[in-house]
Formats: sequence, C-alpha cells, structure tokens
Amino acid sequence: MNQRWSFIALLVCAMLALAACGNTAPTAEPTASEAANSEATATSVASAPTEPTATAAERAISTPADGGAAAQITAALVVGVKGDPFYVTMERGARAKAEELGVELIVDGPAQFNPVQQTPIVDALIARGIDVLIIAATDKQAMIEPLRRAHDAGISVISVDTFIGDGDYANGPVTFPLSYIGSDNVEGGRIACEALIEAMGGAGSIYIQNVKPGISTTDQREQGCKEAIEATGGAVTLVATDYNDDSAAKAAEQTTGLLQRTPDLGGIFGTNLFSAEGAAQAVKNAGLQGTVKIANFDAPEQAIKDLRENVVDLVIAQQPAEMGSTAIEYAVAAASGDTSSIQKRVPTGYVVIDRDNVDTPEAQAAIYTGE
Ligand code: T6T
Repeated sequence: MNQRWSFIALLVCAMLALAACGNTAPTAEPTASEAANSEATATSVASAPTEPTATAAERAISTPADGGAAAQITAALVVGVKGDPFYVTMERGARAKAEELGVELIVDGPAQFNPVQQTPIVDALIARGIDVLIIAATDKQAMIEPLRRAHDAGISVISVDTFIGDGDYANGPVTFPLSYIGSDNVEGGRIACEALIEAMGGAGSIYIQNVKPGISTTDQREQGCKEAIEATGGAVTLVATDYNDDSAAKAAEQTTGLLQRTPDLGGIFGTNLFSAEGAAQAVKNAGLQGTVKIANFDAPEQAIKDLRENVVDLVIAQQPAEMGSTAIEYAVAAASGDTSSIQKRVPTGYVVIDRDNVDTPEAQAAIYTGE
C-alpha cells in the first residue's frame, strides 16, 4: 500500500513539476478521512488514475500455500458518523470477526452524517485499492454514484445499517451491492409507535424527532411509526415531525419549542440515538417525565438510564455488532469468489427493552458500547 501512496505522490509531484518532491511519500499511511480532509490530497487522489488492481479473488488464487486467502483481504468499514455508539458497537463486532478470520480492516467515517463528507472517504479508499467496502451510506441517493465508482474499480460493496436505492439489491434500481445487512426499520418504527400508543392509553398526539430526509433507516422508521398511528383510525394524531441533522442539542431545542406549543402532547418517537437523547433531555428540562411518553430508538447507556428513571418508556436496541460481524464474513466469501453463501438481504433483529426486562442478560448484552 505504501507503494500506492508513493505512486500517487510521485504522480502529483510530476504534475506539479516540482523537482524536489522525490522523497515526499508519506512514511505512514493516512486514514482515508485524513486523506479526504486534506484538500490537496483529496484532489490528487480523486484525479489520479487508478492503477489496475487485482481483485481479492484473483489474489486469493495466487496465494502461496502457506498463507490463507483471508490474510490477503483488505476490507474497509465506513460508518455513517464517527463516535456514534451504534457504529462504535458495529466496529467492535467487525474487528472481532476480522481478527478471527485474518482480514485487514480499515475503519473510517465522516465527522458528520453527511454524504458530502462521506464521498471523499470512499474515493480515497478506491485510490488505495481495498478489496471490500462495507458501508453505512449516509444518503440513499447521493451515495449511489460514489459506491458505483468503488464497484467499477473492482471493489465488492456491502451495505450495513443503511441502504442505497430502494434497498432491494435483487430486483430494485440498484443491484451492484452484494448485500444489505441491517434492521427492518419499517418494522422498528411500527414497534416503537405501537408501544408508545399503548403507553399513551391508545389516544392522544405524537411528535416525531427525526434526523433528515434521505437516510434509509430513519425514513423507514418514520414510515413505520406513521403506519402505527394510521392504524388507530384517528384516535392518535401526528402533531409534527422535526429534523435535527443528527444533533442531540438541536433535537432538544426543537422538542422544547414543540412542548411549549403543544401542552397536551402525549408521546414522542426519537428515530435514532441523538434524536431520542435530545427529546428526552427536553422532556426532563420541562419536568414532564412520565407525562409525555418516549419511545427511544437505539440503546446507548444514557437511554437505559433514562428508562430506569421513567423518562423513556421503551428502548429499541438494534444489533450493530452482528451487522459488523456478518459483513466481515461476507467480505471473506466475496473475496474468495464464492458468493453462494451471500444473501442479498440479511435482516438483523431487535431487542425491545422496557423496565420489566432491562436486567435480563439478553437486554444487557444488547446495550451499545460507548467507546
Ligand atoms: O440509529 C442508528 C443507525 O441505524 C442510523 O442509520 C443512524 O443513526 C444511528 O447511528 C444512531 O445514532
């Protein structure tokens, strides 16, 4: 890989006709986001021609007898946003499986949940020449072309958590990704809002705190929640949906305003970790815990604390570690050239945590890892 960076650096040097550039190849490889965050590097990476790269399957065929095929594989996990306990937990699952199977794993992601920031990370990984790209795409439309570039460069693409296109990689408009491994998010939204409606006594008004339109997961959770509301035949109404751009602070601010405008609000659905965290904070600030019910998507430690303290009523834990682990197994299968074990859709399950089951081993095991 250092050879590749040397090649790119030399190419840039040649283009700039800087005679003294001969020794500027980085001694340590930058991460893709370091490369992407450096304007000069990102430009050179994006414009540098990609060297012909042997696919992992080709390299596996030429693997010497004393080395396993998996030892040859370089996979990258690109998360939706760095530091989110959901993705930290996914990374833990992926790293454990990668170590077990001897896969070299690069983990990277944007500082914000944003396709403009995620795209250069993908382009830098294409230039680096990885074998498999495992990615939580930050937008179901905007990330199609960057991921198609990866596919066209011979990289196997696997979706985790979120999908691109309509997520139907067998018959939908986008079929090049090998698999979509993630929760059934329409069902998740429905479960959340059915429980919320029950906690509200079957009547009243609901407010949805969401991230932003275009993210497959949270769009589908909103849809599932709306289906649950519609199924009440008018007994429950949706007062509003706000978008917080994945910021708990913004979610808290918006929820505070909504609570002031809607004194009789019955319940809030927070469609992801930061949406729910902000909503819960606003409800606590207003002293309305227990009065305004909250269904909390995602299961960080804070959500469990809020559940125990009667601030939230339901915590829906996804299985991010399993998503990461399965993706690495698929990466190895893809690189071996035998894709027969790969399913186009792998729905991972949920653990629905409430005050009755929070101390069970199953619920405890489903809580996300912070750091
Ligand atoms: O809810 C998860 C993830 O499923 C979603 O795509 C984005 O938000 C989270 O990472 C939680 O913050």
